[in-house]
Amino acid sequence: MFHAVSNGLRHARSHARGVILGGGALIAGSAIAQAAVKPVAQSDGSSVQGMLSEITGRLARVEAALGVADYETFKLLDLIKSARATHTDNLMAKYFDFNYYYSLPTDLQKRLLKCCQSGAENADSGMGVYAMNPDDYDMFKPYMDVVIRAYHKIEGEVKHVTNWDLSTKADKLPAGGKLDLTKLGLGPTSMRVRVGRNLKDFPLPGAMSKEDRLKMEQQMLVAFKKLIADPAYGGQYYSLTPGIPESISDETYKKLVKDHLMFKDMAADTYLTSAGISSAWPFGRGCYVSADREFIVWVGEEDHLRIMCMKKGTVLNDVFDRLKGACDVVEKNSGVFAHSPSYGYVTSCPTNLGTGMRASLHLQLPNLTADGTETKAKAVCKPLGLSVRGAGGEHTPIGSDGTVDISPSARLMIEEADIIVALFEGIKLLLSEEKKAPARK
Ligand code: CIR
Repeated sequence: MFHAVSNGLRHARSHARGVILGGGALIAGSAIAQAAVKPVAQSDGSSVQGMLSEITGRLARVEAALGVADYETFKLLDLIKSARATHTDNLMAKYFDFNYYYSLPTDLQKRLLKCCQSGAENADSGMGVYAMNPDDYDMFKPYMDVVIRAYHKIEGEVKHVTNWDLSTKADKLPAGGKLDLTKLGLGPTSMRVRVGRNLKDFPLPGAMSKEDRLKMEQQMLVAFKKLIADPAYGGQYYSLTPGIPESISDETYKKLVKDHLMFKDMAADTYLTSAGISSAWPFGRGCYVSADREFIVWVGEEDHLRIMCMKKGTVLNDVFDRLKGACDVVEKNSGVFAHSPSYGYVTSCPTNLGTGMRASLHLQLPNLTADGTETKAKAVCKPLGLSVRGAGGEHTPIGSDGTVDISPSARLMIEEADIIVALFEGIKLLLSEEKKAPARK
């Protein structure tokens, strides 16, 4: 059965960090002078860009020496340069535009650098950016847009359209509008849909104070009380905040984590910690769990809210529709979700922008995984726009029976309704590839 915990790429790579913190140490003492004359690697290799970057770097050092730029700023800029040279996959560093940065007033320079801090301090980041305020993506659009388009592989203007209405996809749906997995030959299947959401009236988690966190949790309780009173949901809110009526014991928290209903202390995640997202733990953290345990809302993880619906069943519409209904209850009672005219729902991490949605199901692919790895399944899934994970989430091994977790890869510039259709259509094609593959012995 599905569990709620499904954290991203980020948990697997903290080991490489020391290298970069070592690189950052270059700024100490006489190494500053060496760093100042070192040529800077440029993504386009152009010498004019290189010279400009060199000049801006030197200017930063002069400013630092004169005491008009602070040490923290200087250190972060230096780390970004090191990361760019050593980790070409780090999108934050790859596209950091020093000319754009220096064109901003000082307060905005600081704001932008805060968004880049995680990727600067963790050079092995694949993304490296976390927004700190709901309007950061639009405020820093000249830079953010480049990073977002690179990650989401979007050419041209990003203009996300939000649309949950499956009836607008009638031409792509089977007669009756139901995405029924039994029609694909599947029995009861673990299905899960989650979205990341943030309330527009609060800073994003990386910039939240303890007071912000406490206030937001209280605001969320208004929606949770509505859900608890509704027989379709019922259940309970479990808070990690000490001293409130909803507070739980450490023992209960551990049990919720063990049951995969609640997230772990994020302090172990260096990417989130560098971004400030793990700060003030455990204040303002908690989770709402419905009576049937098939609907969960995390409060205070990477996004203000991770709202998820899971079920072992055969009709994809069931989890999709329930999630939409519950999102509406939350938004009506606890505050409007942050939404950008270009980027759709605003999430801390640019990788989740747009729908913030991940819709997945567990599928047995014994033939495509006959060698015990997901390599072949991944190769088949990629052109179908599907991602493959182990059934326990990202970076978990595939089941011995060949069970994998399949989801459409796109989050941005795709409508919510299209994600669900893409999952159904993708599974159909994948199952026919599974049939064609040599049978597992
Ligand atoms: C990175 O840049 O690699 C980390 N900040 C994680 C990026 C993937 N996003 C995620 O897990 N939400």
